Amino acid sequence: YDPKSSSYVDRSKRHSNGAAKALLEVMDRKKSNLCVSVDVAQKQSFLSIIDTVGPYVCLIKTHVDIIEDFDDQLLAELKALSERHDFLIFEDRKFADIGNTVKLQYAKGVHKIANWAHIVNAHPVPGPSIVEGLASVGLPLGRGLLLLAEMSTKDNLATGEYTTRAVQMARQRPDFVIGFIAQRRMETIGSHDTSHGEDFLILTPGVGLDVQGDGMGQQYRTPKNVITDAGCDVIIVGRGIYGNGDDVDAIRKQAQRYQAEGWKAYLDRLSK
Ligand code: 6AU
Repeated sequence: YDPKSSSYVDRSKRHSNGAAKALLEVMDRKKSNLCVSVDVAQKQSFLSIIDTVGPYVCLIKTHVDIIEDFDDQLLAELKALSERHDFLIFEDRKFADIGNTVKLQYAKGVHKIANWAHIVNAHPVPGPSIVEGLASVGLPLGRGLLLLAEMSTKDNLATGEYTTRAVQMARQRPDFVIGFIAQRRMETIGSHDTSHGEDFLILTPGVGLDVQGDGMGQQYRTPKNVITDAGCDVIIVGRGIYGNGDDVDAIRKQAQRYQAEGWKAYLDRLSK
């Protein structure tokens, strides 16, 4: 079994986690493997970008702690947009603490992330206890977790043995850990027998068509590099979509462009 040569819809049937299943199904339904990362500081701009790109994405990625005028109304509107445009929500919280602390950060505080984010991510650095802490909150709600097995930045430390250990952590909790933030497929890592039908979702940031970096360590690859060549599943695109100003038509065009490029790269992979 090789997830690279299987369709998103066939793969949805291999996942028992509700968030993983729902994401693969919406990708198939909307013909989109595009996740837009909305890293802006004003609520109005945040909601306007999401309303504009919503029809073209499978997933919206948030950093709610960036928003200066955050309130509960924003969450109600985000939820309404996710229902209207049919996408899932991924809060890019990058939890990185002991089990008890991440449990509180996930469920409580101003943001109450577990109430509205279908998917969150965590750094594996604390070891398996971080997954246990998050699962105690997220599993009963049908949520899914991604581990950061690799990063997109120049000279990052998430390589080699660290990446292998992250994959081993995920294998211990297949009910809750649905995949990775990574730059390539992870099933073959750690000499695991892939004939067991292991299937991880690989969501990949550091995607851009027009520039190669941002002058602050970010490194960009194209949808073809990421989906066709590296076999990843979802392209995460932020400034490539809204980085040239607030013009709604320009943002819509970029979202359509990345959706088309990402989907073509997926079809090319399947026909290989
Ligand atoms: O397309 P950009 O560069 O404007 O935005 C990339 C987004 C940012 C980062 O916080 C995030 O992707 N990201 C992550 C994630 C998703 O966890 C990991 C990583 O290695 N690199 C990265 O850029 O919101």
